[in-house]
Formats: sequence, structure tokens, C-alpha cells
Amino acid sequence: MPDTPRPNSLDAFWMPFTPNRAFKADPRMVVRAEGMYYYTPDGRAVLDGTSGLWCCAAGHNVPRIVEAIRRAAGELDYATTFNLGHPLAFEFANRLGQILPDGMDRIFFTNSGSESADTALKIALAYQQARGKPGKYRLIGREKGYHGTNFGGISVGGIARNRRTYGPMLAGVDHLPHTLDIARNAFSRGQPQHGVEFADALERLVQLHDASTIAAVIVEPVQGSAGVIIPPVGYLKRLRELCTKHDILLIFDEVITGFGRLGAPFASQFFDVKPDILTMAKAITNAAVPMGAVACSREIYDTILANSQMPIELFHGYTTSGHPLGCAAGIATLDTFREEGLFERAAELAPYWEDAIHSLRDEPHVVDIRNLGLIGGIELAPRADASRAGEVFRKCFDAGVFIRFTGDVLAFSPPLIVEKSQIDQIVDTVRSALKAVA
Ligand code: PXG
Repeated sequence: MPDTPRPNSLDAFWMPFTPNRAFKADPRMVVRAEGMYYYTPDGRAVLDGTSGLWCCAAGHNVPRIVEAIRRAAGELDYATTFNLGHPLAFEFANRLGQILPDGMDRIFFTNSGSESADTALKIALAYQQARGKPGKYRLIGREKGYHGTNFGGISVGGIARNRRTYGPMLAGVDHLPHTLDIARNAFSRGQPQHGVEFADALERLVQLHDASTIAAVIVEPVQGSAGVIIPPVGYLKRLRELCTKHDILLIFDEVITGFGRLGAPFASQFFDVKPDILTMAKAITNAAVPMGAVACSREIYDTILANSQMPIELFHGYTTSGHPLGCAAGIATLDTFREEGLFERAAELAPYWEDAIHSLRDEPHVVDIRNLGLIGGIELAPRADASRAGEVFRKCFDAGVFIRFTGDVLAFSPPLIVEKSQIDQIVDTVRSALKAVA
């Protein structure tokens, strides 16, 4: 006899990036959220120190966004955007163009950051073909890079455990070195001073492969998933200069840095470095509806359209590209950011956040603290058995604060609506947890 399905059984849902056996033996659940808080089934409030997963930048269940989704769902549940239009998709693309770096206002919609990464890589290749340089096919990523979990993203990505199970992946990929250098840069406040020369590794890849074979370089302006790695002073500018010098496209994966995380709309504006292609997801809808997007320079869009031999210029797209609910949520999210001045708020709070997180410097196990904008990372000394950071995460949750951990790093990205007192609560809770772990 098969098991009778029980609606509350934890067996069927194969949870992503989760130790399923351990979680299901000792689950943590939330059933509701509002503003800065999640609520557990027994009604306990848990302060969200990580915007869900770097995504609820305006806090949870923002009434304006919830209402926009309700309205859209009642009006037009779905329409394909293949050979058919609906106004919200055009409106949202136009609105995104207003906050993106100048001239990067040609927008391709996806449903996630992973799809955005793969879409960006494909557009880069299509562009090189369209301009008569099909030999420029190589894609350059970076060690410790995270560009989602699809095959393009893991190929250019550099997190070993996300790659090793999945075979040879894309051919013609190489990697820049990562920029984490704790020996020289531990406890830097904001951008580390040492490491601009890591960008020069691109020169060596050009010598090895020749620029005539390289289509694009893709990097996260600030690396999140691999454990919060802040670019050294001057590094991104140097990378831009080298890409321009060698006629290589630069792709910024702004899935976590987009939408105010650093106190500017995008990291591109914060660092004053303009990529050719920029990917988004997560906070694009405040994560209330799954969505992603890729912004391209007009040069790229115009070149691909002008040189197409086929009526369809790019053979790529998703059934739910530009979904009405996502677009409605996205427009309401942009309205919320603007009316509540959330990008400015993030910039104002960043120094307080920096002081608060660096106050943990002398706590047990802490080997580095990294921060920029409203991002923070605390690296702990490794331990032979299970990760210390995982234990700190669980202790914090039990004490009413939700944070994120990855390997030995505690990661923080509070909603941009966070209050100073809530920053204090996050830091005090982490402090107690650090003292309590062996
Ligand atoms: N690019 C970057 C830079 C990301 O951070 C993705 C792409 C993929 O997005 P989707 O929507 O396909 O998940 C991400 C996702 C973490 C963590 O450890 C970060 C992400 C995902 C899961 C965990 O902080 N970012």
C-alpha cells in the first residue's frame, strides 16, 4: 500500500540548497510576514536580517505591492509576450530604464536570476555574431562567482560544490581569480585597499586565449553567495578599462546589488562603472512575484536587430517572460522605492550598519568582517565538524533573528526599511550566538 498523502507531511517537497534530512528532522517554518518580520506558526516574530534571501528590499507584504498584484491578477492573469503585447510589460521596461545606468534601457524579461545570467551570456554571444565576430565566443567568469544554477551560470560561476556534480558544462569558459584576500584586507571597512591587480589577470587570459576569441566577462560587482566579497578599490574600473581595451563585453550580475542594496539604484552607479549588460532579479518585484530581467545597452540591442537575417532577431525567451503579475509587482516596487526614498535611506544607514557590524570584531571565532552599503559578512574560523556559521544561524533564529550563512560566513542584507534599533538587535543577537558556540 502506498503511503496516504498527508497535506502537512514534509516528505514530498525536495527543498533547494537545504540539507533535507536535517531540516525535516528539525524544521523551521514561517507562515506570515509583515514589514521587517516573519511570523512562525506559533506567532513568534522573527526579525529579517537578510531580506528573505537578498530580495525583500522594501520589507515584507508591502500593501501597495500586494494590492497591485491582486489588481493585475483580476484583470489579465496571463498573456504570452511572444507575438503579443500587454501594456504592463512595456510600462515596466520603460520604468526600469529610468533608474538603470544611462543608455542601458533595452530590457529582456526572465523569471529568475539564473535565467537572467544565462540570457545575458546568450545575448553577449548573439551580439558578437551580429557584429560579424562569431569567433568571439569565450565567456570569462570568476572564481567564487555565483550566477545561479543553470548550466551557463554554473559554467562561468566559480563555486566548486555547485559545479562538480554536473559534468563538463559549457566549453570555452575560463575564470578570473577571486578577490578575497583576508591576509591583506581583514576587517576592511567598506572596499578593501589591496587587490586592484586581481583585475590584471584578464590581461593574462587575453594573452592565453587572444581577445579575438573572448566574448564577455561576467562578474558580480559585490559577490554575495560565496560569502560577501567586496571588490578592492579600483578593481571594477580596471576591469572595465581592460574589457574596453580588448573589445570584450562586461556583464554585471546585479541580482543582489540591484535595487538599492548599496544605496544607489545599481552597483554600476555606486561604483561609477558601466557594464554593457546588467542582470537583475530578486528585489525587482521585492520578490513578491518571481521575476528577472536583463538590461542591455542600446548598441547591443540595435546591433542585434539591425543585423538579423531572420524576422525573429533573438531565438530566446520564456513562456512567462514579462508576466503581468510580475510587471505589476515590479512597477509597484519601483513606486515604493521612490516614494519611501529607500535607496537614499540605504545610503544614510550604511555608516551605522558598518559601525554596528564591525563592533563584533573581537567576538569569538571572528576572522574577518566585510561590509558595503547594507551588506555585511562575518567570516568565522572553520571547525572540523559541521559549520559554526550554521549553528550561529540556528541560534539566531531561535532568538528571533533571521540571518543567512554560507560556508563559514554569516551574511546580512537587511531590508532597506530597517531601523537603527533593529540593526542593534541583529548585531546583539549574533554577538550572543557567537559567544555561545564552541
Ligand atoms: N546571480 C546572483 C549574483 C545571485 O546572487 C542568482 C544569480 C540566481 O538567482 P535565482 O533567482 O535563480 O536564485 C543569484 C542568487 C546566498 C544565496 O547564499 C544567494 C542567491 C541564491 C541563493 C542563495 O546568499 N542568489
